[in-house]
Amino acid sequence: NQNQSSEELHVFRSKLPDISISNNIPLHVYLFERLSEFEERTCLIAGNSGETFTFGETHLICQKIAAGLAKVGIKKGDVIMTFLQNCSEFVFTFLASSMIGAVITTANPFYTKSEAFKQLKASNAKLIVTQSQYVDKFRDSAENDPKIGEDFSVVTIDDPPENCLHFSVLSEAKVEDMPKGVVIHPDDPVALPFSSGTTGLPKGVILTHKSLITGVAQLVDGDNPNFYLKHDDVVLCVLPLFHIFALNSVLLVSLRAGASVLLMQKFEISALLELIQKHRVSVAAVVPPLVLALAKNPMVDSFDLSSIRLVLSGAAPLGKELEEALHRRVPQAIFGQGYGMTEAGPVVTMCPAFAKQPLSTKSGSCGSVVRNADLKVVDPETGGSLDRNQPGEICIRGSQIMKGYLNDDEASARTIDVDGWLHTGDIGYVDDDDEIYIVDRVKELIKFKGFQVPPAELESLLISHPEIADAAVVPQKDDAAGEVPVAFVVRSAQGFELTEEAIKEFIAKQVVFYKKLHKVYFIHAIPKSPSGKILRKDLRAKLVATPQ
Ligand code: 4UW
Repeated sequence: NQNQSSEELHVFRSKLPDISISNNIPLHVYLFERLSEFEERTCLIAGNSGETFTFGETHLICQKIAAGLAKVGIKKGDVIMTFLQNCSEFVFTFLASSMIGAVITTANPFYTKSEAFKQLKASNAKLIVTQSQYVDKFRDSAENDPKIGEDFSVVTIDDPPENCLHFSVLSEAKVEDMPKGVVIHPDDPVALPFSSGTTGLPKGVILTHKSLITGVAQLVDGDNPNFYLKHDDVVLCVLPLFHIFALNSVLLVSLRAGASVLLMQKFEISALLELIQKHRVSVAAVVPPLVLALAKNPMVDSFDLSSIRLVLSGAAPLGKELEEALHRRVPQAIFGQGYGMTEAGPVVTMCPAFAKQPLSTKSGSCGSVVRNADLKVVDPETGGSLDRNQPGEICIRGSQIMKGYLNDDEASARTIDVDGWLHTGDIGYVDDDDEIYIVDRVKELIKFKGFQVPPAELESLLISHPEIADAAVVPQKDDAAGEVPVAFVVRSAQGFELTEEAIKEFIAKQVVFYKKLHKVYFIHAIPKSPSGKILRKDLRAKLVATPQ
């Protein structure tokens, strides 16, 4: 096509030079490549118990668990689900699974029974590693549900309930019994987090050994790493490891760089402050609601946070005022954002002020594109690439991006085009200094405190209600959460008495806390395009016009 070839393709690259990345080896081999240097150093600190594991111990435990997984019948390509809060067993299971060529699907332990079952079925997991308090979520309720002990096994890290195994079955296996001769290809999957992407229901995101190695290397490898971690760094892991931000940019990067990871089971402000002080946390990975808590809570002033040298925020937009408010409390720290997406493997842009030889950045920017990758900004109408300072859809290309969605070629093809560009569904622009700003989203996804809320999931629950004829869910701006899901509902003829409270309750009992509806607006018809697509923009505009 004459037109296309004469059109200039604007591709943005990192200011940091490309590096060579050893992404043709298995992930665990790459992560432990420098084990002999790090052996005696602290790898993991369990925040609640104070228990620590050196790199050497961590590696050994993982090998035993790899043998244990094989003993309970897990083979190459099988899927294991972690249904855990942050804990050392999560880390061990993830790495052990890599060692035998298995795949980890990470799930949120606060999921309801139906959410948990959906991911279990979609991923076809053979084994679940969880805590005893969550096991009931996997007891079958429907005729065709898979059954514990028959279709899959459950291992608990504490006292096992009926039909479940204790974690020691895995951890007390013998290293010598590790399966031999397992050949792992760089394009084999290693992780299967779930994400709704730009549209629809949550889907399994296939991340290969090559994608995750590339994603880690882009941050911490090379003579001048973009995200420079020192050996004596203590990296805070309070964000959930089931989400790609903490998994990649807290855990995996620290393992590779030889820094210690402080695991916190859940966010609780006083415990967090105490742990930061006690363990001299130097690197804090945060999301905007956590920044809000740290910036506003008066308790912060009674703790010594002088060890923090770096604060990385991401997963949702961070306001300038908020960033400045926290900066006043930890003035010695460098602040910056990263911008990522599960499907992108995951980092798209990273603050270059975190580099070993730091570059200056502006507040409000999400940093610059990671090295060894291409970024372009496309006009959502024409698909043509845009030059600097013109907002459009951000696209990213490189070996780090996902292989595709599990069992969904159509969604994969919609997201990754034939030239290898992953379309993020985010609207942003690149400024004159190569800094990237996210200004809007064209995709359906709603983010509550950085957590994914897929509207399609709530819509399908809503229309399953006999008194609801049609429904649409859109984000509404919220100071504390960033965005909250709100619904537009068309009542059916029999549903004239259906109330907002009844609808909220109907949803609340089926979903994890952050997917709860915050408001229901009754409407006569959902605005749709001729092809039947919900006109979300029109509904969002209605919200702006509606007084709260
Ligand atoms: N500003 C505005 C941001 C930002 C943002 C993300 O749940 P997912 O799929 O994935 C994430 C991953 C975040 C992440 C991973 C690794 C990393 O180093 C890092 O740096 C801090 C962040 O959130 O949701 C993806 C969607 O979340 C929004 C955006 O819409 C994106 O497509 N998002 N980061 N800094 N929005």
